[in-house]
Amino acid sequence: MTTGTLITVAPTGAESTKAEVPALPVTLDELLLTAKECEALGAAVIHVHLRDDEAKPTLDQGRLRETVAALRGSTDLIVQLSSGGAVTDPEADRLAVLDAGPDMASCTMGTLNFGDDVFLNRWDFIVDLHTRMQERGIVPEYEIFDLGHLTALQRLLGRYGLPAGGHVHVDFVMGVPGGMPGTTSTLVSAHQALRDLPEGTTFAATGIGRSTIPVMLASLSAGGHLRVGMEDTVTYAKGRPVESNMQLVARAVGFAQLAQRPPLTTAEARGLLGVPAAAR
Ligand code: KMH
Ligand code: ZN
Repeated sequence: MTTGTLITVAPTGAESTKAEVPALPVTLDELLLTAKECEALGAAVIHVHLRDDEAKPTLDQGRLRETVAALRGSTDLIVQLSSGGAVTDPEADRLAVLDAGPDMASCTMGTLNFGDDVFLNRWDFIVDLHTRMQERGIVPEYEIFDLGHLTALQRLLGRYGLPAGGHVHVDFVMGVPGGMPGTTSTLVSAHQALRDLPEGTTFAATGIGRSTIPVMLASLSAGGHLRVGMEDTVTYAKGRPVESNMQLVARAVGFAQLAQRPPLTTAEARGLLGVPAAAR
């Protein structure tokens, strides 16, 4: 059954620098303003990476807790912390992200080359993330950078059971140099591979860089959801830098409406993903 569209905004990421991308939200104030405006436009989930006072990626526990509380205090967005961090982050710090008590956290389903770097996700680390999220009632979003990651997810669920909330939601992150390409045919293959996962598994997709539009259109037409934001895309069109995350969310909302799959409200998104209602 086709539903409305879950829109996730990933406003910051760990890869772009503030010097190269001045519109990137890196302070708490910038993040909160972005969150509120993106929620008003139609986003329901925020995928959060933090920066320190020098705008460098950080997994500082105090900042994570403060950010979760501030987002909850000023929006109804589902707060999804990145457990992926930056490619240089140690596993212990990435696991400790869960201590900040988000609604959701990302869980990348395998290791891959990540441009010139390696994004390391060992099997035992994935199992730790999955089982700790189960224990704490944190709903995972399984990040799928390559088709084999879906096979790893099938194995994970077969051995360790369903995630907190009982619903499986994956995000196809397409177009990373080293991962699957951001093309319609690859999205169709990934969508078809979902048949080996529990019935009702939902998917979102995001295309890095210039693959953002083809991936968005393919996902909508295949019944999928959308992730957009400056973590994944800093060029709006050829020669035009992205002005803000709101510009990307507004474009996604427009495409979703054209597809007659309007944005899900935050309450509808909580229902879809199995995230408990916000205690406010
Ligand atoms: N920054 C990437 C190395 C996630 O957030 O879970 C990993 C990433 C995935 O962005
Ligand atoms: Zn991320």
